This record gives sequence, C-alpha cells and structure tokens, in this order.
Amino acid sequence: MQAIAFDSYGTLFDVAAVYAALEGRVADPQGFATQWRQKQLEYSTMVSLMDRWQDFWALTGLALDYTAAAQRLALDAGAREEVLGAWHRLPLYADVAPALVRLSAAGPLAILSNGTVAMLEAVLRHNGIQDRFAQVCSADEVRVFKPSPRIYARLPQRLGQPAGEVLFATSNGWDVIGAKAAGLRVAWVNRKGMPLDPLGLEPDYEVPDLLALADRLGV
Ligand code: 2OP
Repeated sequence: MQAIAFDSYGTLFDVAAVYAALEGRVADPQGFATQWRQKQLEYSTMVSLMDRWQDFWALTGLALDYTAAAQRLALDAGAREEVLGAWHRLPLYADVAPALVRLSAAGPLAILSNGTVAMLEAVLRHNGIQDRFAQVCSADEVRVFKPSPRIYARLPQRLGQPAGEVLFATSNGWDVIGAKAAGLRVAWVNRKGMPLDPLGLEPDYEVPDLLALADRLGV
C-alpha cells in the first residue's frame, strides 16, 4: 500500500475558475485571476521567509486587494466577499474524480495544502469529495507555508509512514522542488506542459494529469 497525498489548488481544483466571479467587473477577468494567484503565492512565500504568519485566507484577501488596486477595480465589502467566495466553489479538473477512485486502490489518500482548514473543507464539500481523504493537512498546523520543509514533514507523520514511502502529487513546479527537497517521492502533474525549475531536484514521475498517474502506478 502506498499513501498518496495531493496538493490542492491547481492540482485538484482549477484556480483559474475564479475568473467567473470577476466577469462583468473587470475587462480581463483571466488576467486579473492570474495576477491574483501570483500575489497570493508571493505573499505566502514572503510571510514564511519573514516569519510573520498570516493564514492563506487572509493572504488571499490581501492579494485580491492588491490586484484590485493595481487594476483600478473598486470593491465594496459585499463585492469583496462575493469574489473571495469563489475559492470555496472552485471546480475539480475533469480527471480528478475518476482518478481518485482509481488511486485509492493504491493506499490511503491525503491532502497537503497551504490553504486553511476552513477553505479546504469548504471546497472539498462543494465538490462532494471530502470522504475520499484519510488526512487533510493544512499549513495552519505548522504556521508556515510550502515550500518550507516543516510543512512537508507533517505529511509522513500524519500518515504514519516514512517520508520516502509517501507519494506527493502536485501541479506546481515550486511544490515539486520543495517536496523533493523534504525527502518525499513526487509526481509532477504537469497540466500546462511547463519546463521544470532547474534547481537540481527532479520528480519521480511526470504526468499530464491524475489519470495518467493512475496508469503509471498500475491502478
Ligand atoms: C496549495 O494548495 C497553494 O496550491 C497551493 O497548497
């Protein structure tokens, strides 16, 4: 049996879908969504390096405020809440639901995400897949974000398995490198066909989606 853990945003849930909440508010909803995501990740890295914890929900809100200011979008409190709420209603990529059924034949499934427990519970419930996961590990537990080794170390502890026996699947290149540096086995779900960051660490598998990972694992 092999435990498989998944990154959440961009791996299971389509983060680009937040653009729908921006339609009719900005001229380029996709461009806005891209800048918002970049700022969210930048802020999570910054607060980790500075050792000034704020959780991912707070940073997602601050990243929205920055992007709105940069793109001259005025958001009152109600509109801000509505746009932010898109993170609770993100859809699954099409391969995810059937792949989770197959991958659960390999062993217990888990999530390891920078998202808050509340964010993760909401989006899992929205998609009806909360019962698929034996463990949901959030950065909230360690008050530091991936790619800090402290958060990856939680995963084998929670699963009761040695790090080298846990397979972590992520679409995010920085997360591939971080998880490898922390000693996990890694499957890169390279949904966008991007090059690997050349930092001297390589994934154990590279696949275009999670169904291809199930094929590679023979489940
Ligand atoms: C995660 O879900 C932020 O995508 C990253 O941990």
